This record gives sequence, structure tokens and C-alpha cells, in this order.
Amino acid sequence: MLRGKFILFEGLDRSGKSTQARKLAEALKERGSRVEQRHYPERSTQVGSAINSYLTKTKSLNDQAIHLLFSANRWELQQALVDLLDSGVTVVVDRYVYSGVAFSSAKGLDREWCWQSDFGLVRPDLTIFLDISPEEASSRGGYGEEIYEKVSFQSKVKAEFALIAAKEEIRSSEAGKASWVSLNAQTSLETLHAQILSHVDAVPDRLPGDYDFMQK
Ligand code: NYM
Ligand code: MG
Repeated sequence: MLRGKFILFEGLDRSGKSTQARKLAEALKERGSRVEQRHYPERSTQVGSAINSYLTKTKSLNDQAIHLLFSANRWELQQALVDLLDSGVTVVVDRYVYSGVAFSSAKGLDREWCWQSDFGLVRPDLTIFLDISPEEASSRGGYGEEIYEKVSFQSKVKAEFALIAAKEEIRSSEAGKASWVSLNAQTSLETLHAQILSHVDAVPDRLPGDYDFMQK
């Protein structure tokens, strides 16, 4: 039996991640795969509840502390994620370590420091970065409610994601398999969905227990 695939969506707020994650999960299920969706931050845990208070501006925390809470939230759910994958379920995830680094380093925290707390977590098999301009994102529904949803800040986040993408694309080509793809999110839902499906189909099969990990 094969393990499930770990497919990650990353991008700015309102880049369309949730919509595309749902469409991908539906398409894979229709083909008969077992699929689950996850989203970080997972706000239902105690750590997640503290994160939620920060994001909704009801509690202030220093930049280092909130960074470590986001990371702790991934760690507390890591075993459950691995168990799901090992049981053959494909997991479509909305945000993970790259958001952690991009958002915190956009505040000016040291980039290397930002990576540290996530080293050792399972690396996604494929990360799909939905590329959108901060201006286009800000025109989409519901924008501006949470702490990071300002065009000026999202522009800095986008620049940090660009640095991460460059690094991950080099890693992909060295490994001879695409583990990061950046797609233009300012296109039709269906065009984007078809592109995403074809990238997901190209992800190699792996056995349970066979993972790469986040590392230096
Ligand atoms: N965010 C998310 C971080 O700053 N660090 C992280 O590690 C993660 C996972 O939380 N603006 C930020 C990005 C978003 C905010 O996420 C809430 P979402 O996907 O909008 O619920
Ligand atoms: Mg958001």
C-alpha cells in the first residue's frame, strides 16, 4: 500500500488557496482517492486559540512568541498528519511552514531564526504557491479583518515568499522532481484547477514512512 500525498497550498491572504484546495480535494475524491483537508493555523486547539486571539487583535504578543506558537501548532498536529498519510490518505493542506517563515520574516525577524522551529517537520511532497498581487488580493471579499491583511504588509510577505520560492525551486531541480510550483492565481478558477491537477498527478508515489523533512 502507498502512503497518501502531502499537497500544500501557500500564498498571500485571499490568493484563492481555500477554493483551490477544496476543488482539488473534490476532484481527487471523485477519482476514488481518500482525501482530507487541513489548515494551519488550526484554531481549535489551545495553541490555536491563542493564535486566533492574536490574529483577531484581541491579544497582543511579541513577534517571536507568535512565530513560535504557529510552529508549535504544526508540531502538536504533526503525528496526526503523518498517521493520516501513512494510512493512505492524501492530505491537502492550506498553509504550513512557508507561511510561518514568510509572515514572520516580513516583520523583520531573522530569516534563519524563523526556519529553526520548523526543522524536523515533514516536508510537503508538493507546494503550490498561488501568486497574486497584494492589490488584487485586497479587492477580494472579507479582506482587512485580521492583523496581517494590509497591502503594505502583504507586499513584504510576497517578497519573502519570492525568496523562499527561489530556494525551493533550486531544491526541486537538484532533486529532479518538482516539489514547489508557483502559479499565476489571477486567472480563471478552472484554468488554475486544471494546472494544479496536472502538477499533483506528477507527484511520485511513496511508501508509508518514507518522508523528507524540513532542514537547513
Ligand atoms: N500565518 C499562518 C502566520 O503568520 N504564520 C503561520 O505559520 C501560519 C500558518 O496567519 N494571515 C498567518 C497568515 C494569515 C493568518 O491564516 C491566518 P489563514 O490561512 O488566513 O487562516
Ligand atoms: Mg487569512
